[in-house]
Amino acid sequence: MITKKINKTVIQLIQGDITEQTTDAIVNAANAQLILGGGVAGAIRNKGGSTIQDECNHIGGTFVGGAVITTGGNLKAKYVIHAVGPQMGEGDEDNKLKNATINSLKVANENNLKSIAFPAISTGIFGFPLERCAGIMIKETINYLQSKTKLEKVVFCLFEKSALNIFLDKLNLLITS
Ligand code: AR6
Repeated sequence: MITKKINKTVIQLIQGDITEQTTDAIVNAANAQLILGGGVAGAIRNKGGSTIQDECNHIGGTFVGGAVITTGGNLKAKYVIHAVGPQMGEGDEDNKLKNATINSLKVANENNLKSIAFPAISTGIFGFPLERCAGIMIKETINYLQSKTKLEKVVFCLFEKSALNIFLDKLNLLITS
């Protein structure tokens, strides 16, 4: 586990399964229709139970770059924040990923949550390059944590060791510069 502090908030990088995280919220790599498909969403649906999709259906959908919150069903995390990342090739992808990251942090803060865990949004089924994702998500999180927030911990939970190393390189680069 790698830990860095920005003001009063800790940023942690870990390798693991996001559905096992005990943060107040975990972030789902969602689509704009809020239909839980494969990857992170599939794991959330399998472990969290059907209430999460029911709540998503009730919300109905959101824009690419947006984030909405549901309960966590049977997950360890009390909430799921569904962040809609871009699909590679649809255009304006970097901005959309930036917005998905910031909006997730805002939704967590607005709901008085203390901790949140992110996956590498858009880097699976949606085909966004991992290194570019790491650069954007880490930079926007550091920027966001410069202003006042109730968040005490932001975790990046990466499935693969190679992804963890890419996020670690970006964190080291952006924190020392
Ligand atoms: N824990 C942590 N990371 C994971 C896990 C896990 N359990 N499972 C996969 N990853 P993806 P996307 C990594 O495909 O690209 C779904 O159908 C994975 O290796 O989950 O944003 C949704 O419903 C990759 O690096 O999300 C949407 O339609 C990263 O998490 C669409 O896929 C994201 O992969 C979203 O695609």
